[in-house]
Amino acid sequence: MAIKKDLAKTAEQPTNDKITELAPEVNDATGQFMTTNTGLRINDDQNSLKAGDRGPSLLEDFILREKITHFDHERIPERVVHARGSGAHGVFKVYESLSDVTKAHFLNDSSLETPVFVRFSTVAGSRGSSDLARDVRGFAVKFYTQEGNFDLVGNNIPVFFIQDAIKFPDLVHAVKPEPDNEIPQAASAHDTFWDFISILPESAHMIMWVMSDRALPRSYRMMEGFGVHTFRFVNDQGVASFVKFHWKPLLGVHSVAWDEAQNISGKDPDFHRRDLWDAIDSGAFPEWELGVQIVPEENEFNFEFDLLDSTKLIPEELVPVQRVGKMTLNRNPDNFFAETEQVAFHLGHVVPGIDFTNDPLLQGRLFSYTDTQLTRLGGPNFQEIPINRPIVPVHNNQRDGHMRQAINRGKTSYNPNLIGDAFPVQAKTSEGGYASYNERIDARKIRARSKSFFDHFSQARLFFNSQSEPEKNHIVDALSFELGKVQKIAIRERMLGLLSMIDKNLAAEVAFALGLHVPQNPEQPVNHSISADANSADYEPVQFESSLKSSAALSMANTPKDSIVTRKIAFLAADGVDDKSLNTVKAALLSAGAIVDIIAPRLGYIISENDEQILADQSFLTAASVLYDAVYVPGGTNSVASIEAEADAIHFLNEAFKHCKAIAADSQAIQVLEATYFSKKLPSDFSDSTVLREGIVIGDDANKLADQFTMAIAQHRFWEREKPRKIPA
Ligand code: HDE
Repeated sequence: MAIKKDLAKTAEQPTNDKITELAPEVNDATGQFMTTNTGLRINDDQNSLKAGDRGPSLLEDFILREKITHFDHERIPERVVHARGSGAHGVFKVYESLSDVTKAHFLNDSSLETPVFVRFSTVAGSRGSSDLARDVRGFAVKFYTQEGNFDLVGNNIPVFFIQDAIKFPDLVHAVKPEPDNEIPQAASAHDTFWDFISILPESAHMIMWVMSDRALPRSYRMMEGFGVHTFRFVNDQGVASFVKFHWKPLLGVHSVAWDEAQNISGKDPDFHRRDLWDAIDSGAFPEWELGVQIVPEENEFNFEFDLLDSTKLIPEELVPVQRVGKMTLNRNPDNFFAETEQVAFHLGHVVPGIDFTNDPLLQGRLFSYTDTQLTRLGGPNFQEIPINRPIVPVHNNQRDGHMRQAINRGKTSYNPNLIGDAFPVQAKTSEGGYASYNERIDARKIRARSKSFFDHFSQARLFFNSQSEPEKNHIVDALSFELGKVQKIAIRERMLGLLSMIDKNLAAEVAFALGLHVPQNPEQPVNHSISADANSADYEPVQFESSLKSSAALSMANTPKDSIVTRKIAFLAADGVDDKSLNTVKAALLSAGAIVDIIAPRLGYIISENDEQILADQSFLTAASVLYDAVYVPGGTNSVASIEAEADAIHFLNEAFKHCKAIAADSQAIQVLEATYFSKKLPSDFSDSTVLREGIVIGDDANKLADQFTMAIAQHRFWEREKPRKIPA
């Protein structure tokens, strides 16, 4: 029997472009004739076959019928959740072997480059909805390893709304548009969602995250990813440890303001999709470090929470995140449908060395992901679609079904067999065969939840307490907005009761915005997580006083702010612009990795003070402040006069100020800033270029101005511009 002893070591190392480019189905029509699906060359693709040039079309026209029939069936059902998404190819490399904790081959060899495909998504909206909805973002990674595909199907938030998979259809029905009128699209700000949440205290921690700016990423490239559940690593001695997975973006974690998000949804609903595409297209490849938190098995019960409870995270102060490898996204898909739409992720796609825990949310997901593809991708052969195929050969006795691609040779499709010399044979663990972790289980069959899952508020409070003052204010505003959209007062009041269990000030601020009072003695939330027969007194919610008061990693205020790479800067200019300072500032920003767009009253060329032709990238009609990270107004008497007279330009600056962005102006252009609503904030003496106040830079030395402006843009936002609030930091 000739069997490869060690598949992992003998497989050819693939590169990420081989995943789809070498698939036989790749279709490049360059230089080719147009044909029907049977290969017949088409002579006329403009006119159907008719009885006379004004006569009826003929049924005989097989070319017309084939074309229209295919078109009629172009759509497949969108994903029931995470319908809206964007994907990219890339590679992953581990820094050093993790063989002490896992035998996963792709995590053991630092010379190995593993191809990946990543799909980012929102959860609630339909396929055509806006990227900027307030929502969780999906962060799903498929590693094409030499031991088969491993899928890390995570989110940009480390916890989840519910503890048990059986509640997932309820959660999704509550958040999706209401069933009578299909309103609202891609939004949680409506009655059914908050009705459900207000009686589901286990969602408290997740609600804090979703109401925070984490739910409004500036870019997919600037958000963290989390595996959420506790998984299990197993090494080649069979020793297991618990592991939480993290993705840390090298550009830092940044978000936009809620007002900005709503505006972006109108100006460019593809904002995140475009941002990811453009970054990869321009060679600014997005990067994340893979992080792991490892908990030895014997420490399972050392925490105040249960490691199997997906509404809890392990604070980084208790178990540090070790950065163990890097993922780089370096290639855009060739075809959205073939790759991004047809990719099928599943938690059950694992490799030896990675295993599951008994987290009841994880366990339910292990069923759902393959099941849902049967409807979405139309049958059991979806693994044969090029984007889903592993890079290693597939051999088993599964046969037939809709759209089967494989042509299996031989007579046998059963095991054991002797007619086919017993092939394909099972692999020993030493040959790469997957053996589930030998966990001892001694239990009764029972429908219940462990009491260790019943502290719902400690980590919600830890998250809130860890936020900076502006972040806390944004949470108050988000809750005030969402509950303000709720029609039923009883739901608002129940939510105030729930919020008061997390933080009294938070509840008071939201109550004030809603014109309500926080219930004095809020009812203990009724425990809906128990069976109809259970005695609720046995399941009183518990609250731990967390030993940790705050956790720095939970606040985006602590993210690195030292780069302006790929930040988009708007220059507002018109005829007569001072090209010297414009070019100096532009060159400095470009050399720091930023992108500069010249925005002018109309498209075409503007003529500078020195008769230089400068191409306008956008006009005030096509551009919008919310699509940029910062704005600069260069000098030049005529340009400044035109910009000052342009209502859209003043609006552009006002919005940039409102959204706390860096703003720079040449001293000659001060009159433009004086026409804005923030003119009172401008200092009287602006002879030298410095970051004056709250991210506004003014000066006549273009080099100095560019330096200060660069530092200000790297700060991302100057939230302190917003009105001060009562909430203590
Ligand atoms: Fe999913 N989820 N989910 N989910 N999920 C799907 O699978 C499900 C959960 C996540 O870009 C579906 O192929 C259940 C947590 C991502 O293609 C479906 C439960 C986390 C994506 C499904 C959860 C996720 C999905 C729909 C509760 C973060 C998009 C289409 C037990 C760790 C993947 C599909 C992509 C997609 C079920 C909860 C992440 C229906 C039953 C927790 C990133 O199978």
